[in-house]
Amino acid sequence: MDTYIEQAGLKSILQKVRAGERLTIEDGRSLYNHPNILAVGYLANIVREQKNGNQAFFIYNQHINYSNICTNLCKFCAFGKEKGDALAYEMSVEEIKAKVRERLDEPINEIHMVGGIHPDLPFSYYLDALRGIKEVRPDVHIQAFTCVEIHHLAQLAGQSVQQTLNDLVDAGLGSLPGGGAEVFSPRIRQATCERKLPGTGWLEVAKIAHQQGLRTNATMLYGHIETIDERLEHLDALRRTQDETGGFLAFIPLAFHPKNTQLTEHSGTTGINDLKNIAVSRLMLDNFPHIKAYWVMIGPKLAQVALSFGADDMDGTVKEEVITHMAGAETAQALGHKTLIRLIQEAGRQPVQRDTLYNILATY
Ligand code: V47
Repeated sequence: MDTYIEQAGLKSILQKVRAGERLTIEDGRSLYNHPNILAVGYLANIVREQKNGNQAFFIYNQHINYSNICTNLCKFCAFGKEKGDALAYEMSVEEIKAKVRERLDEPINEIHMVGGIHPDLPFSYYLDALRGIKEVRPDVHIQAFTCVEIHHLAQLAGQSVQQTLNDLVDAGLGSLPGGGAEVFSPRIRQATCERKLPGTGWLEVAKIAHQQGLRTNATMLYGHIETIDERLEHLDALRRTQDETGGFLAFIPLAFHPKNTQLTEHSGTTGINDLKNIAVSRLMLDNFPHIKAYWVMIGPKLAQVALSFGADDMDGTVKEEVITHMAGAETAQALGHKTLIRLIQEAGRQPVQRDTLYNILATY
């Protein structure tokens, strides 16, 4: 295999990967532009196995999108709606509790809860939502509110991000999901989501969360108008932040779905683009413990293949995913844990059921 990698012109990167040396932006550019996905995937698989051996993680989780009413109205998003729009909705705390109650017979470990930037829900709603979930399901880990939502909640409460996070943690918050990062480049934000918290603000909230001992994830929305260099700048900013704090758990590349968005002239991503993003992020983010292949966005079959191209986590059972499905995702709304186990086993990996913080709950 080494000869194959050398013939592909990737010998110096192979040597760095074997030695655990950091790759440069220039290396990242060569990898993104490389036509041989097998060679790039092979390199990513070395790092994947150095960090996680043969294990492939999944979680028993539930998604709750409490409201899609949003003042940001990003061009790539089909989920966010203006108040009054026919498709706009918002759940009461009682409705959120009912969603949790509906699935009490399932061994759910994590509730993933995000929404839009709502113009007038009070801060107390978010605290009550967390407390309500904990009332119904006391042991569940709540991974909720992106860095963008946290920044909004701090403004709403008229207090610091630190104090806001303290209040949310007291009410039941366990960690933050990785959404809202999009692509940090000011050019991309100006063109696609000008009202959203800038990339620097997103990173600042993540840092504050990490300093308070909260773990968070990070994402990158790729496959629209971003360039390869803008992707690499995004990865580099995450890598530098992780050097400072060590608080990120997983990176999740998110494949852009164009349907019902304001960017419908773009077609969806291809399998090779999806695998490249997983492989290059595994190689560049040498200080991130985990890379997720989010099956909702790339499909369970490609997510299975991605387990040999850098990814070590398939996310989870999910159920009732709304954000990607409003943008045309044709994947299922949920996967049973037996299906996840089978997908992982047939990929030649060991299925590991985890909790949010990657404590092992069961191996198969
Ligand atoms: O923040 C919006 C993105 C994110 C579209 O942390 C879109 O473990 C594709 O962040 N096509 C929400 N993506 C999802 C998310 C997530 C999912 C799973 C696990 C975790 C985690 C995080 O989806 C949004 C935005 O970046 N998004 N519109 C679209 N049309």
